[in-house]
Amino acid sequence: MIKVDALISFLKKNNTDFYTGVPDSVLKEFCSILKNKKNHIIATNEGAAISLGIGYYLATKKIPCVYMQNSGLSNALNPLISIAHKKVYSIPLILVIGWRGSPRIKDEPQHKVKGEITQKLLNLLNIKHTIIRTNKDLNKFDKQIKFAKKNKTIVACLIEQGTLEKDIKKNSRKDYYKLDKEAFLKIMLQNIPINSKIISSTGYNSREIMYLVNKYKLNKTYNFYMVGGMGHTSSVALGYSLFSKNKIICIDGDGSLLMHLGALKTAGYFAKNNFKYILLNNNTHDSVGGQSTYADNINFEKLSKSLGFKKSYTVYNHKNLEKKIKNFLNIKAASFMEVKVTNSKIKKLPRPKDLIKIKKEFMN
Ligand SMILES: Cc1ncc(C[n+]2csc(CCOP(=O)(O)OP(=O)(O)O)c2C)c(N)n1
Repeated sequence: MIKVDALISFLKKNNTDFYTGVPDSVLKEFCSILKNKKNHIIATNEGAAISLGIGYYLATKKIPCVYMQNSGLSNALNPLISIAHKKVYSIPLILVIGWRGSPRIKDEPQHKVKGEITQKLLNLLNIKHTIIRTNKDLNKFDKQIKFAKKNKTIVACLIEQGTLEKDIKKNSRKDYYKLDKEAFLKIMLQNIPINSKIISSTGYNSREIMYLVNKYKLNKTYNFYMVGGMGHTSSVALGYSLFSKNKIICIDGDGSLLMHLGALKTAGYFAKNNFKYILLNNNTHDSVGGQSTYADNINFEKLSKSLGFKKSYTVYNHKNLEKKIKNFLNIKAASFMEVKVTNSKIKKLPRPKDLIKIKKEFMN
């Protein structure tokens, strides 16, 4: 185990004073300390974070720190390979990567493949890296950073679940809104029209829906849980809706929506009457530590209308909630609803495990 403070002062000693990235549960403690730093930007996706780091280097000649979960490495690949790589513009970067699915640690099915190929991917990209498990590993990483600075290359460290010492005090999650998320989801699930299907985002949304479906013994075959592919919920739902007679209800999170915001334009333009998009906006990346998404000032009603949705709504309290939900689900138009909700209050959420069974049931 290592203390996050030790990691941060190590980076500081290497003259790093700009941090950007996308939050990750493995790096929760690291993200939590960064919250109070001046030169820190939470990016909407990992490619954008790499690009912010590239811009920082161009302006300052200093090496930035870009952090992410290893699943986000795929989002980062384009600017890493086509801009920052030694054979292109040769831009030095320090990557701090949360290593879900490390072969040494038991993890969820969706993390296995990426966990196994993470080091191979870094090797393919010629990115020298260190697995950080103890303070001693920082010495090796230090040498690699010095090399990266001198040769203007990219360097990375991999951090597994449980490596960073926990600090419970620093991990408080703030509620921005009052409408209880569970209460909304319960009413919504109890009112879905027959022949509807639900596609829900990664993060807590899918797990909460799974919990409520079990708790109230609702029909399980409605649901396709996006256990990965953050940001792609609306595209999967759109693809399904265009080739199905079923009504499709897409349940997305604000972090997920913002990760690939452009997808909403495609949905707004192409969706038919059977497409219902619900944004559960808690203004946080709740499931990975409660870091802000900065979504609270966005006027989603206007935005979604301008992107082509025929009907757009905002809901933020219990007033006429059931009526509003029924109306939204039954209206004959591609429609968008922003629901301003609390963070999740449910303890011990289940996780989708048997993914092939879930897929088969959904497709039947
Ligand atoms: C590409 C990618 N980057 C980062 C993550 C880590 N991650 C999992 S859930 C999540 C936050 C999702 O935020 P939101 O959609 O608002 O849902 P909430 O956490 O609030 O339930 C993040 C960053 C991921 N799974 N995939």
